[in-house]
Amino acid sequence: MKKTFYVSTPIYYPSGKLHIGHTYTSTLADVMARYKKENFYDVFFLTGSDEHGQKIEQKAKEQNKSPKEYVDEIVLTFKDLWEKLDIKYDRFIRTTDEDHIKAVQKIFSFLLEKDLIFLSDYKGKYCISCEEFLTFEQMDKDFVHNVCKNTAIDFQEETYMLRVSKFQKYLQDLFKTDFLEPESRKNEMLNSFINTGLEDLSVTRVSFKWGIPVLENDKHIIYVWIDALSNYITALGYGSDNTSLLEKFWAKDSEILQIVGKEITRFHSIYWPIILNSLNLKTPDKLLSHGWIISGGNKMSKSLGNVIDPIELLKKYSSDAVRFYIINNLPTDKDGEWTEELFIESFNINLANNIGNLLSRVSNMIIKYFDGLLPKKEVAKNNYLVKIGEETIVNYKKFMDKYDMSSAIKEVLKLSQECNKFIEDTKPWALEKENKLDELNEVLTILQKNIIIISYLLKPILTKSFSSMIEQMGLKHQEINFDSIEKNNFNYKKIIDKLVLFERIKN
Ligand code: ME8
Repeated sequence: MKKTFYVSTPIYYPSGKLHIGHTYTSTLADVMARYKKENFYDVFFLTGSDEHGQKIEQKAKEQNKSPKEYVDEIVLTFKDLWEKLDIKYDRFIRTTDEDHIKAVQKIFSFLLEKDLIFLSDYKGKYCISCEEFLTFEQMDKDFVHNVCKNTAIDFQEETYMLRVSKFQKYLQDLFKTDFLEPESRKNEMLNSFINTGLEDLSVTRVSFKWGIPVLENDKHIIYVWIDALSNYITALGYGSDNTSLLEKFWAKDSEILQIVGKEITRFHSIYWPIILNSLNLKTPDKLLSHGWIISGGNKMSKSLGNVIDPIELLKKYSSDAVRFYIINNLPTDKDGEWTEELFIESFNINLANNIGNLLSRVSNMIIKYFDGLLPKKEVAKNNYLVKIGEETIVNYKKFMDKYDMSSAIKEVLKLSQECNKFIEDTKPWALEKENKLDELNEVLTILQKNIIIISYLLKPILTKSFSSMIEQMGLKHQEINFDSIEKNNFNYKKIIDKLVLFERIKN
C-alpha cells in the first residue's frame, strides 16, 4: 500500500488580501507536498479560508455588504494568488462550506455531551483583531497586544468554555515528544501556558451573529477557534457520511504535517491536540511553527499595514523566483526579512550566476563540441563529482524528511558550485583543442548527470522552470524520479535550442 502524507496551512482570514507572510506558509506546504509525491506518497494538501467572526462582520458592514458577499469576493483573490504561485492544493476549505458547518456543530455537541464544554460567565481581556483572549504575558501595561499592537478590550459575557485545565497531564506528556518544532517554541508554550497551569478556553460568543450557531442554544455562536481548527478534519469528511479520506489521511500510519506561523502555535499545540484527543483522533506527527516575515522590526501584517503584496511581486518576477526566495532565504526556525534588494540579490547569486550559468555553459558545450548529443559513455564511478552528486541526493532527502527545506536547497546549491568549479578545473575547451574527445565526453557526461540531479531536486520549488532545465540537458517528457535519477540511463535527445533561464535581474 502507498504511504500517505497530509499537509495543511492555516486557513487565512479573508479580512483583506493576502500578503507575502501567507505566501510563505503556503509555499512551504506546497513544496513539501510536491516532494512527498516524488517519493511515491499519496498526498493530501489542504488550505482554505477562515470566514467567520466579529472582524469579518465589521469589515463587511464597512463596505455595505453581507458577510457572505464580502468573503466570496476576497476568497477569489486567495485562489487567484495560489494559482499564480503554482500552489496545488487538494481542497480549499471555507468555513462557510455546508459540510464544515454541520461537522463543527456535531463536534461541539459531542464535546458538550461529554461535559468537556460547559456554560459559564467569563471575564477577560480580548483582542478583536486576533480574535483571541490574552494573558498578561501577551500585553504591555496599557493592554496593548504585543503581536498586532491593538489594545485589548474588557470582555464579560455568558460563554461556553472548553475544559482545557483537565488536560494538564496530557499536554505535559505531549510536550515531552518532538511533535512541536522548533524547540524554542516548545519552551515558550511550556513556560507561558502549560507549566503555569492551563486555563479553560471560551469557545462561544453572544455578541455577534456571523458564525456557526450552537445547536443546543442558538443565541451562542461557536467562536472562531473551534470552528477554524476543526477544518483540518472536516475537510476530510469528519462528521459526514463519507469518511474515506479521513480514514486514509488521518490514520495512525499516515504522516501528518501542519504548518503555521508562530503566533498561532498556542492554538495548534494546546487546544487542537485537546480537541483531537477528545474525539479519539491522533495528534499530528509534526507541528512546524515557523517564524515571521518582519518589516521595520514588526511582524508584517494586515492590521499593521506594512505588507508586501505578492500579486504585485508576481507581475514583476516569476513564481519560481518567489518560491525560491521563500525556501532558500527564509529558514523556518527564525524570523526573516523580505526586501526587494535581498530578493534580487539572492536570485542573481543563486539562480542566475550559479545554476543558470552552469546550465547554459554545459548545454552550449554539448552543442558546440558534440552537435547537441553526447556519445554514450560510462563514467568513472570514483570520480569525485559523481560522488558529490550522489551524496547530495542523500543529504537533500535527509533534510527534506525533517521538513528543513532551506538546508536541503543549500545542498543543491553547493553541488552546482562544485560543478562550476569542475568546469574550471577540467577546462573542456582545452580538451577539445588537444583533441581529447573521449575525456571531453566524460567531463560533459558527468556534468550533464549532475545538472539533471540539480534540476530534479529543485523540481518541487522551480515548478515552472523544471522542464526547461532538463530540456536544456537533452531530456524531454522523461519520467524522472528518485529511482531513475540514481540509475541515470535516460534516453537523451539532441539539444538544439540555447535557452536562457534565470536571466539576471538588473537593479
Ligand atoms: O491566524 N510572517 O489567519 P491569518 C510569516 N485564521 N507568516 C505569516 C505572516 C508573517 N508576517 N503573516 C501571516 C489566522 N502569516 C487564522 C488561522 S487556522 C485553524 C486559523 C501566515 O489570516 C502564518 O502562517 O491571520 C500565520 O500563522 C497565518 O498566516 C495567519 O493568517
